[in-house]
Amino acid sequence: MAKATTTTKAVEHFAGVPKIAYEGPKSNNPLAFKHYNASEKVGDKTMAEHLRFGIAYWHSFRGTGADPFGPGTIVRKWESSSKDAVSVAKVRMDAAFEFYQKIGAPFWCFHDRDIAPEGASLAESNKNLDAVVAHAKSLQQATGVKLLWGTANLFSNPRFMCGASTNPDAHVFAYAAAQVKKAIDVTQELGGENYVFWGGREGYETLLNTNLKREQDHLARFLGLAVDYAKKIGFKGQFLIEPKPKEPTKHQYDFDVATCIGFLRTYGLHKYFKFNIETNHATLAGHTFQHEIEVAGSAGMLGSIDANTGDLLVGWDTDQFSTDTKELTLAMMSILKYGGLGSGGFNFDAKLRRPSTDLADLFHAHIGGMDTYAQALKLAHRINTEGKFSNHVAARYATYDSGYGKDIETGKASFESLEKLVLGALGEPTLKSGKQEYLENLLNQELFR
Ligand code: XLS
Ligand code: NI
Ligand code: NI
Repeated sequence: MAKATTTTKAVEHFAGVPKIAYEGPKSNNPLAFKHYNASEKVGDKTMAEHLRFGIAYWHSFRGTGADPFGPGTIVRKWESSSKDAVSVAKVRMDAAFEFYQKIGAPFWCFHDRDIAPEGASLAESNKNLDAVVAHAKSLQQATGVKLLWGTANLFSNPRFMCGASTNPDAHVFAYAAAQVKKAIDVTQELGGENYVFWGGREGYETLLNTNLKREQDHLARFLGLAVDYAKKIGFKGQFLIEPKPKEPTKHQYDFDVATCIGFLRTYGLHKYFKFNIETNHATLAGHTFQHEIEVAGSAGMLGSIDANTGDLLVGWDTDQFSTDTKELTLAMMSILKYGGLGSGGFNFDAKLRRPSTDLADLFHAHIGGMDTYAQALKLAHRINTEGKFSNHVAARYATYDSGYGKDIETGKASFESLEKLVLGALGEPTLKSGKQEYLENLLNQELFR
């Protein structure tokens, strides 16, 4: 039984840590921002409006540092605040909201099972969830922190070992549907601005036991049912697909943005979804972060970002905090070009390294991530405004702006008309340099000038 009130508001979980302030690039204070100045304008919006930072509950408040070779190392006091799991969940949530306020993040994100313990039945799980969601709602009201997105964990429980909506057993499909229905309900209850579908175990290990066509049909049916349900209850949040090529399964159906666009269009679902792009998932798919942003942006489907990074030398989702100014500046150049993230934001889907066991490490990690994004935003805005790269790109395609080039783009040219031109006055094209090395040097100059 969940008790109604179990939290002690007076407890300061991050005692001694003040609200993190902006002190500028010259500050030596490790608990201060060097670049992220929430109210500072970059173009026509403030940094806070551009970046809409979110904190990932699962990593920052459920992560223990456990890995396949050993148990957790990160021990938090609030985890032993009570013997009752729902009561602990509420105190943990108090700590989380204290952190959101101190770090100055306007948003948070969660999976249903991150915030409330799973019960012995779906009914009991829903009851636990309701108790904690009521608590979250009051904390949101008290602090002004908002929900960027909610989602359902359809991958941890053993029942999902062969997938959720792509499970060969219709019973598991039904269970997943019931769970997502509830997750959309609570996301709506908390005013969530988006709802995320990451594939979890929607993929396969071997084709010896897999009907790939039926599994893809089932995944599409599942997403379609979610669209129907959202319409029915008037959920206004944006649905987001989060692609990932592998891990936990060998082959995931939502491999990358391009694969998902093809999938959504095949099943007529593309109008209802945008993308939540995760840096580490992009690189696992053999792409750059900026590539995935460009593919989504050019399709008008750029939704939100899961901000993290992998390790070039390690081939899995290490979910680290990024301090790579160059990579993030390139990403921000594309994001600004496509007009920003709309209802999305930058959610730190990133975790502390196993030996980072201090409470202060959680602040250092997020300060670094927020500062690097802020610096990247400033640089990208300046670079885009000065237009050195965009002018170069525009000039490179100038032959399509008029004459026969324009006819090609507007559908007025044919193979015959083009053949006539080449056999006549046009003749052989001259070679035009791509200028890659010049542009790479220019980028370095722009970053460090
Ligand atoms: C896992 C994903 C997950 C999603 C939410 O790799 O990044 O954390 O963001 O289910
Ligand atoms: Ni993610
Ligand atoms: Ni991930």
